[in-house]
Amino acid sequence: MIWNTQVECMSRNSMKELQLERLKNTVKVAYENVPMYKRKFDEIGLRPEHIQTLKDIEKIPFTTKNDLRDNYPYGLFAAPLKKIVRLHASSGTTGKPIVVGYTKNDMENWSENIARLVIAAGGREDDIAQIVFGYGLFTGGFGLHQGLEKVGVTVIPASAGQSERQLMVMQDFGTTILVGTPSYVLYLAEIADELGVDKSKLKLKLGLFGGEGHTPEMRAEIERRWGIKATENYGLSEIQGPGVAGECYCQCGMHINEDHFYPEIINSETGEAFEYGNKGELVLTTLTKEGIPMLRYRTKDITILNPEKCECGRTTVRMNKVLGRTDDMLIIRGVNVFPSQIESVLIGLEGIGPHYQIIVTKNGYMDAIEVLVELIDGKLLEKFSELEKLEKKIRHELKVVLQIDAKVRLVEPKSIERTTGKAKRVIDMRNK
Ligand code: DLL
Repeated sequence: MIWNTQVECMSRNSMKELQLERLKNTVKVAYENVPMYKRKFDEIGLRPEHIQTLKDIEKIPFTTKNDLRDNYPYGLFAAPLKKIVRLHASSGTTGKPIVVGYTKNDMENWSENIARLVIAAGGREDDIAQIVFGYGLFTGGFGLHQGLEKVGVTVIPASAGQSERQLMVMQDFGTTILVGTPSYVLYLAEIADELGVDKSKLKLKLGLFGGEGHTPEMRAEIERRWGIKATENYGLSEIQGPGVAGECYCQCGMHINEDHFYPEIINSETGEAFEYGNKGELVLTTLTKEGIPMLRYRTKDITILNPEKCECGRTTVRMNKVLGRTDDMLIIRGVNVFPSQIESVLIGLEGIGPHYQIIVTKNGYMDAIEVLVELIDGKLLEKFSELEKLEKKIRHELKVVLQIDAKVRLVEPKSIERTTGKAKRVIDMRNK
């Protein structure tokens, strides 16, 4: 089933025409209403009427998270505050958060985009969805909520945390769809096992996961532990929140809602735009946003775009799993390391749970990396020879994948801190 066949299955040419018309309008609105855009355009002699083709988008300077920080809180709003009906914020890595605002139309489009991904993943009117994303300034909870309701799904706004209660609700209310971050959903599985919940008696069938990446191995683990089909969706506060893209039941890439967001892939070092099929940084331009139009926003997320028609019938461009971020990519002794590479190694190994933490330090001038890995069975810690064997094995496998030597420390089950939101996998102490 397809929620909006007219758009989701549109011919590529019609989509491009629609995008161009909307792009021209967005550029004009941004130029006329947001001083930062006017300044950036004027500095290089660019005028909205210079944008006559989709390719012309490359003339527009990039927007970055710093632009949002520098214009905190409302400086980039193109609509007056009286037209803004919702505010959200995303915590920045330092200091103040970034603030985003939505008009009534933005809210309508947001629900529409979520409705598309819910249906694409296999959610239906008779489903009961338990949202374990945080509600609040984070876009996850409220974002998914409104789109699920639009489809007619019964929504349980459980929010994150209170894990035992989540499990009670799941059993008693007959939850069929779990909606949250993959790491929290995996943690919930652990608690369910601890409490002796018979997961085979649950009605769960589907997961809508996002807000952070997870490897194919982690997805398989979640599917196995809950007995569900796990789909992924993508988004970011600066652009909309969830609903920028979502996977269909084929699980072969996330369909981008291209009538609302124009995607590009660039070389993150040079800023040069790449053809489809190349790996690079995702850059998004909003095509309908009234609250905060974003022109060429650098997401820092690394992915590949695929324009092939999907077997589900949708023609929208798909983005592959996010392979990492340009800014969480660790450079260890000159080698690029993504936490996801480490995760794939660990999850494939026997005796190892899905929880880990990467600690990066400096030893003199040398970077050092240590991976804390949680054991499934704490008794192993008493058997020194077995422990040593396992540590060696992990170290070896990590070396094969990462091409660098990482220290491995096996730790007791449940000793790595759990979160109800996004997992903190990396502790980089090099600059401290
Ligand atoms: O995480 C929005 C969201 C909520 C998306 C719920 C999906 C579901 P922010 O807090 O602004 O917004 O964080 C955005 O999270 O740039 C990515 O780095 C990361 N991210 C989001 N979804 C995925 C995903 C929300 N499916 C940042 N895979 C983005 C990998 C993801 N990373």
